[in-house]
Amino acid sequence: MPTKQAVKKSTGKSGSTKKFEAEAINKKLSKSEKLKLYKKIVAIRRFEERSLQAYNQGKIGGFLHLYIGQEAVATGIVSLMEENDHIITAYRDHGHALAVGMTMNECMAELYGKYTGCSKGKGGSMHYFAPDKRYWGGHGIVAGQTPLGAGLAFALKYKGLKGCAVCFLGDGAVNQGSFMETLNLVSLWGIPVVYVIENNGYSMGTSLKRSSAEESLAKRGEAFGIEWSTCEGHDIFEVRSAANKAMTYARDNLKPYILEIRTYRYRGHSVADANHEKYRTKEEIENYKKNKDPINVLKTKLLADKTLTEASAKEIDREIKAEAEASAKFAEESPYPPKSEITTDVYWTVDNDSDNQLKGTYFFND
Ligand SMILES: Cc1ncc(C[n+]2csc(CCOP(=O)(O)OP(=O)(O)O)c2C)c(N)n1
Ligand SMILES: [Mg+2]
Repeated sequence: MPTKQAVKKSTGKSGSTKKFEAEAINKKLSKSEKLKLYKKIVAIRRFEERSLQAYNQGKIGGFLHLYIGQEAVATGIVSLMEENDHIITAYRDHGHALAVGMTMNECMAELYGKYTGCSKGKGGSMHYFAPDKRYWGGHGIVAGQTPLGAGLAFALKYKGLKGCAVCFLGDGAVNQGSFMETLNLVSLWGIPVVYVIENNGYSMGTSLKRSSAEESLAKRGEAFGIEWSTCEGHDIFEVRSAANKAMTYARDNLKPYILEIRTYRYRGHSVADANHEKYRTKEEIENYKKNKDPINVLKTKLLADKTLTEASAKEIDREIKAEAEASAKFAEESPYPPKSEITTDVYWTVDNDSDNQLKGTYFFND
């Protein structure tokens, strides 16, 4: 079982470059693969900046929880997914969606409530889904996705498929009873689920210090006999290195794992949280942006190893901004869902007769 030392061992220091690039899982990346990671991180940032603009123009209603600052976490982990792996997350879900390959068009249209959106305009920001990419949302109830993540992983074991489910949750979700109940079961039953705690230091306006008795959240796994580790989330190579160990462990041993990733969100809890400089200082935000910005950290490394040049980075940024702009136009010009959509796809499985219904095995193929 990991001890306090394990926290230190697995924790990378910011600026301690090279170390993570040298690990096999990162060293094997070709230049084009590294470029792909860079483009993905930039795409998440630019997509969200454009969505914020649309929100401020009154084009988007409801919630909008931005992932800006945390991009390296979803991008790094999704880049490690194998053919049977699944992911699921909470409401701060745009980064994960773009990382699995959902298009800006279907994501932006969903924010606009349009029929061309990934959930036909009926889900909005918190309910992005792409089952074909093994991405199971997008959930608004804090920690509600944690038993569902266990279910995804249970299905893998039940079907005899080698893989894992990665379930993302926030530092606030760790204190929900449903998460602790789930930890007990996944350990007891040997379920290959990896819980990735995206610890951005705040649950809405409440800092970690004010909400959690122990600073190490992953360490709680010890109470259930679950392996755990921690790492920093601004350097995609560090994320990939830590997540690769966690996911490999879950797949190989049919056991759960908890990985706590320390990260930061630049914006308020949601765009409605206009006072986010009341519960944290401007300096704290600026300090992270200056020293740990996930785009800058990766860009510096890719400039150094000549994967990027200043000119190519500029061109990538220009292209991606244009793609985000085009997605806003696409969303604007798309139709709203017809009224008949109100009652479709709501409880699809239970509304559609099947053999599985008779057998009481709704969610399993056979
Ligand atoms: C069960 C439940 N309680 C309260 C809320 C209101 N709520 C929405 S987000 C949130 C904070 C969660 O913070 P965290 O888990 O750290 O995720 P982050 O927003 O930082 O990504 C709360 C309390 C909710 N959605 N569900
Ligand atoms: Mg949080």
